[in-house]
Amino acid sequence: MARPLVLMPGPMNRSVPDGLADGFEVIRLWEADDPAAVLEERGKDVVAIANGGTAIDGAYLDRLPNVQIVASFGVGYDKIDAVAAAERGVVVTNTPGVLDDEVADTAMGLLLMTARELSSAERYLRDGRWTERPYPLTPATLSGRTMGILGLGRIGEAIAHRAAAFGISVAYHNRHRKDVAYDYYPTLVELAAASDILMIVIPGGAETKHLVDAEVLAALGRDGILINVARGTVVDESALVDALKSKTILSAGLDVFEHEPEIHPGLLEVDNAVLLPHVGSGTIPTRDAMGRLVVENLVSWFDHGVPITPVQESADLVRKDL
Ligand code: 8YV
Repeated sequence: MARPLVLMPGPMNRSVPDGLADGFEVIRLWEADDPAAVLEERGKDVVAIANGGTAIDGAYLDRLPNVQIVASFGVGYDKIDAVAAAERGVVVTNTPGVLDDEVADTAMGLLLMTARELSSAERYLRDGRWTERPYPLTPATLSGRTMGILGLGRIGEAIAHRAAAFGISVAYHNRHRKDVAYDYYPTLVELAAASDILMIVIPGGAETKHLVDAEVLAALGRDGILINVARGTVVDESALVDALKSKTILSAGLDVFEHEPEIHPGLLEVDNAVLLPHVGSGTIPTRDAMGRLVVENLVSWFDHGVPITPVQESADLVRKDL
């Protein structure tokens, strides 16, 4: 029997091609001299997409009339139009769960770096300035403060557990209140006003675009620290640059950016921002686990007709040709 043909639009963690090698045929599209010609010739035979970071919308899927599943690497799938996929009967899967602890660790590390100016302090030592005088005392301390979590999902809860160990109280804003012990705020502005630290863990996409705007930053206030480990699009970056320059907030720690890997020039100018190159889940074991889950979703779909971790928009889809 012919092996299912998988389209891989761009390079992925090695665990994906390794895991697909035996049971699947894979088109490595980014290596093709003429990708459009490859799609023209073989597009109708493609039954699955293994996707790293390529944007996939309805028009993309229409070039692959027999595609059944898009197995996406990462928990966030804002680059994939999952509604357009569902309308075409195409299942989308992501990789939730396996990266929660890693991203939560990064979030706490970034918070410490930002509040205690750790990267700036290290640069101070390396520049030989410690011999002149000690590094200045930092204004922010963490213990006893309140962290407002925007998006209390699995990663948000992992961050909340860590925050508790730091003596930080937790509050949150979601669209709906959850059955948890943390204080719930029905609006983001109210959450920001009640928080010393605003921790963004909400998914990206049109619905959350620029949710953190000038009004939210003003509510966070001049002792406030903004941390974003979710998607850059959630923050209005121009408003954030203004807030950092005018000291409307104290500082920001960002692992994600609206046009990454391009960085808003204003963010590079200010010294009260710590900027990381989207390393939230970036360890070899965690990225391997994410890749294995991509493969397991494809295997489960073609062997048993069910995905393991479908996204919400695909929850009702089942394989029709079994
Ligand atoms: C990865 C992420 O950096 O899972 C996500 O949504 O943002 C990160 O874990 C990304 O998926 C890598 O391509």
